[in-house]
Amino acid sequence: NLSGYVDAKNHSLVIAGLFPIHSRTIPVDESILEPVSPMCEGFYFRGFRWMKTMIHTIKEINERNDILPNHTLGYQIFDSCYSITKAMESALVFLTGQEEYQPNFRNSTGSILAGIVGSGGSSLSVAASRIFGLYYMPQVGYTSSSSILSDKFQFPSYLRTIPSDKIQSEAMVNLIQHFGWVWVGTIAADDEYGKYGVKAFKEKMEIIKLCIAFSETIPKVYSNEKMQKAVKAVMNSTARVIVLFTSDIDLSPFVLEMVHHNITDRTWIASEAWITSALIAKPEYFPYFGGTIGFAIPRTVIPGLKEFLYDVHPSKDPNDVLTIEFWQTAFNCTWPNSSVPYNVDHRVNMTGKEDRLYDMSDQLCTGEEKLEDLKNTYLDVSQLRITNNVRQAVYAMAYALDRLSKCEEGYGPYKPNKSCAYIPTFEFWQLMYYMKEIKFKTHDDKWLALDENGDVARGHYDILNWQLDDNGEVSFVTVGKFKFKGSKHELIIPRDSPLFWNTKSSKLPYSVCTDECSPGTRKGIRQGQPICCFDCIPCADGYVSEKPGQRECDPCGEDDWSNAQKNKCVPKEVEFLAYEEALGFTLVILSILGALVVLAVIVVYVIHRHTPLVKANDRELSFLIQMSLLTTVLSSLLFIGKPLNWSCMARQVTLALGFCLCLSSILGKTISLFFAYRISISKTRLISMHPVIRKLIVLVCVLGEIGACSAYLVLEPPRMFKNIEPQNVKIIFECNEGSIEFLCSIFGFDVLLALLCFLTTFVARQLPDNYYEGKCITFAMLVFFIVWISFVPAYLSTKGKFKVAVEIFAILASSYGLLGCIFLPKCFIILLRPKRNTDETVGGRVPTVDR
Ligand code: TCR
Repeated sequence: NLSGYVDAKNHSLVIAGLFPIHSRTIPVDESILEPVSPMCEGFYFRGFRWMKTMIHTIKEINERNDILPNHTLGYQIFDSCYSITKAMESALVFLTGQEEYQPNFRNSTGSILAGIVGSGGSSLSVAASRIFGLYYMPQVGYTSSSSILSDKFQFPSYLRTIPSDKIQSEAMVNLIQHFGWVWVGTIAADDEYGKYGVKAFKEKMEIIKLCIAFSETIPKVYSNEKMQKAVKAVMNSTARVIVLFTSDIDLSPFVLEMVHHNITDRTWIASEAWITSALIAKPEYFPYFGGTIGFAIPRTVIPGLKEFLYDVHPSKDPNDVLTIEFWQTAFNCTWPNSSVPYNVDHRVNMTGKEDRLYDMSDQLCTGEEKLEDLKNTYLDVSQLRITNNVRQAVYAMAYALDRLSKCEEGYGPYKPNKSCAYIPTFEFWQLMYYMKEIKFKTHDDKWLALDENGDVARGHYDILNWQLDDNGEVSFVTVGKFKFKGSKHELIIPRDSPLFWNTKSSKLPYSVCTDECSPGTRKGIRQGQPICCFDCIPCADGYVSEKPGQRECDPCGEDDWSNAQKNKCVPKEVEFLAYEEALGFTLVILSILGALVVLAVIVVYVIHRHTPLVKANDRELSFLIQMSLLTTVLSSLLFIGKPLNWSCMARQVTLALGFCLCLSSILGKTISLFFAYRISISKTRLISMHPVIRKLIVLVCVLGEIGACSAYLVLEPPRMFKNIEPQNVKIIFECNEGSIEFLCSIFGFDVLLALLCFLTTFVARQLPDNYYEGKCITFAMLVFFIVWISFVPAYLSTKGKFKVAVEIFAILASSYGLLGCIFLPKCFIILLRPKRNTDETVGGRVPTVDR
């Protein structure tokens, strides 16, 4: 057992170093009642290298003339065995200068304690720092990264050359977001490092709405039960991406479990502590841990370090137990006559699996073993990351001491009268002042500055990816960077980075709880489950989701409707009675046909204008009737096609005027019939109707109607109207009738005229009439009524374009009715029975109406 190395000459400044040269303590035999300091085992080559680096750096500083020219730096190094107990013990020993259980090499008289570098893991630093903090003794950590150590209230004298894990957690979340993973498991070491790291990680994940699938801890002291819990979580979860926030020392047993359970096809996100660890990055673990991606402190080259590291041999100092142990462990032999026991693994065969890190050997070491042949982390200077932190920590201390020593009286920092502190007599808090201010340029031309919490204020992490190189070794390929400066940060992963993924297809792993919802559906919450687990629910009609993974379906605009897949809004179908469609086309034909028939009748009348039949019943009025029928028949064309403002206005008015003209002309005729009848029954020539009166009646009626129509158009004209009820699949183009009152009155007037016509002819129906004028008109009026009465219910019960079609039908039917009843029999006589169309016949019978 040993506590450390010492090299402190008289009056030199002593810096303590705490390194994990072993990875664990041997459990103390419980039968011993007396307290004893536990022994350590598991030689940790990396820690040994860190320690050597500290010695190397101190040597280098001592050789330099610009830093501390008049003082020598000494050191006292302790092995923390990666355990809190040992770290505390070392802290007390260093502070008190008292002998420990085993003789220390320290020659304490006269040396001045300056500060301490380190103590490895965060939990050790936390423990040691609580003691050092009491005295304000400067402590510079090189690898304790837990965010809790930023708390200057609890750890007032703690500074570090490694960034806080707050930044690494942020970086991990950024990485996860970059690769589109949403469902991630976490496994943490059961210490300050793992717990605070994962805590910050989880908080950041939550902020950007990503989910934690499970969250487990690896026990520090092996417990099968706890270990199995973590293993089960990994096995049973659907998460393919798992964050492992632990040091390599604590991770080793877990790795063995993964190998034992043959858990492959997982992508591990490594924390800085194990990303470049030789304990884990072994080719035999590659099938399980290949493709691991994680963050590392930037690598550097330290000039002269390699030579220094190689300059190690047990024969140089028989008391140098660490070197002897190093040699024994590295070459798997036993150094002759040494008191150092061969490194035996005291862990009870914990996992029940082949987990012996070191084998026993009876072979004696010869001293001829060649370091050059050795492949060992200690000698590997290709990954100097934490090692550089150790160097910078020593430098920080040295620079602070240097500045303190160069203080000029009267320009000093301390309160009354700007005094200075001096090397043999300074106090820790005085040195702390300089430590906090520290800012210097490192050997690789970078600035090292600490923020107000003593953390590295700016810098970057390398993003490493585990790949297999040509020699079958695991290589750490830099695939990107995470830069940070204060609270600003940036993740850079170039597109062409050669990423290796340990998935079946070697493609980017896919880690989700449930697959993203496709367009056309929305996320439905699953009660009591994380937000990354959801059901996909199809959108309702009229709602769409265009992008995958939408939380809500968006309603389509007024003019739009959802398509069948519900992934797009498409313009609503437009509905109106078009010329092109069958119905519209038929109606056009019917109305044109009607117009042609009317024209034909007009032609017949014009040709036979001098025959008695045409002359008999006022041919001007007949002509007006024909013209008006032409108007009504053609007015139906205005109803077809897309309604526009003008066509909406024109259609009702033309129709009303057409009918008005038609009916008033008929009325003109029937009134004369009516009077003729009255005369015929009273046998007196009482009143005779002057033909002008008939025309006056027509004029008055039409003028009245024109007045009403103009008022309608001016005051509340009908307008084109887009009927877009949101629940409608179609947009219906219609005419909004404006004022119903006006509409009713203009058509009511027509109805009134029709009634009058009917009544007058009905009364005069007995009148002997050569050409059955009266009867024809009665009949025509009946047809007219029947059509329009049946129109009302039909109109009210249809919708959209059929409503218009019904109206056109009514118009055409009534016009055809009038045409057929009034003019067809006459044309028949004119054309086919010309004999009946002579004066005698007219004159021979009762004198109908004159002219
Ligand atoms: N911080 C860890 C310990 C640790 C470590 C390492 C241990 C880090 N990096 C490399 C061994 C090797 C980062 C802690 O506990 O804070």
